Amino acid sequence: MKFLTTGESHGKGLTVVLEDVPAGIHVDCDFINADLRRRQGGYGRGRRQQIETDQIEILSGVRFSKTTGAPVTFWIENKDYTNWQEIMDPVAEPSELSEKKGFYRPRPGHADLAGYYKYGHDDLRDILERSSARETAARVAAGAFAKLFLKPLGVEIFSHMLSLGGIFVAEEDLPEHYSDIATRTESNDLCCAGPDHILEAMRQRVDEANEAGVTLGGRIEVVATQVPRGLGSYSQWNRRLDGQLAQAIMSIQAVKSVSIGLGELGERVTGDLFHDEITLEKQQICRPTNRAGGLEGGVTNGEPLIIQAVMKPISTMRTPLRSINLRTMEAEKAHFERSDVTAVPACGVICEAMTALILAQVVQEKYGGDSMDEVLSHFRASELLLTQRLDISSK
Ligand code: EPS
Repeated sequence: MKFLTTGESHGKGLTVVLEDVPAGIHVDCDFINADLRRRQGGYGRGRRQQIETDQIEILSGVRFSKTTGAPVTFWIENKDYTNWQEIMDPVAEPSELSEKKGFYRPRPGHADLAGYYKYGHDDLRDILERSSARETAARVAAGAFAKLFLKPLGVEIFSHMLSLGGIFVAEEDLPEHYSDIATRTESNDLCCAGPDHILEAMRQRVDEANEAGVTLGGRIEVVATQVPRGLGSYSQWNRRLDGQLAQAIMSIQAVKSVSIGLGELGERVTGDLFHDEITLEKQQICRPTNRAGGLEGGVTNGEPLIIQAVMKPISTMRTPLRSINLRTMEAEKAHFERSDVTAVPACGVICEAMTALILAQVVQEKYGGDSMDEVLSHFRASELLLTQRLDISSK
């Protein structure tokens, strides 16, 4: 399952085209739209989200709620386009207003200056429009679709926020079971499973940052459970699933670091505290810990996948940093239009989407299948084979 997104932040809308899609996936639009709604939420979001009500319209590849095997296209309208029509018109001549809305003072940390070096646009709006995180709405639609593909195999994916603006959730403050973390996360506007006093401190931090005209970053964790064993491969560098996940998640706007399992802790602890022993319990292979985060040698080992990502503070700030006006080459403050104080809670939903899309790809690579029935029967046959191979009575 491959996908491409198109669209600009203030253009008519976004599309996502998915190809290599098996026939027979049940397309639940409410499920996809619920993920789009989750992405729009979170304490610290800006005014843009009050304008948009992201929803998919299916343009191709689906009939009577089932995929046909043809490429699938979703359309998400940008409601804000009505306010930007003259500025973003694909064919009209530039107008006084579009000139006025042009900008020339690159924001440090945004794609503006690097994009200018690359494409040579005079008006940096041509860079902003596509590099904007608005594009992640299309990714979330694609990712929710990938979740629907993975669901019949038992795979579930959720995320939660671990830190925001330097306020951290302690590991011992998290509920013990994943299901409780997921439930608690759904119950608040920070997508965080931490205790109430931490959530309150985070909201206060957002309010202070808003007051000061600055932005906040943070850390999120994605968990995928019931992931089949043996996805990915160590046999070639680009088939390692940890590398594929890292690339996919690092490609999310403003994500600056990705780790798997204990990840960065590897520089501090000894091997005996970093790896997971292999034991036998009730004649079944067991891993008493999951420090590896479900991946060994770039291949899934049947434990939950655990990925963390750090999102930097958003680079568009009401209190801007120093910059240069590229028209006059004079020192000026960077451009500011409108911004979120933070989008870390939303980033979790986007990380889930990218995880689902990569998992869908490796599931297809392992099991093949042109229809959902074929995918599932190959999956079950593979699981059965593994169970037989591990059966103690056959040794
Ligand atoms: C973004 C700037 C803001 C964000 C946007 C990403 O948009 P606007 O300039 O319209 O206020 O809200 O994110 C979204 C629109 C979204 O849906 O996530 C940027 O420049 O990256």
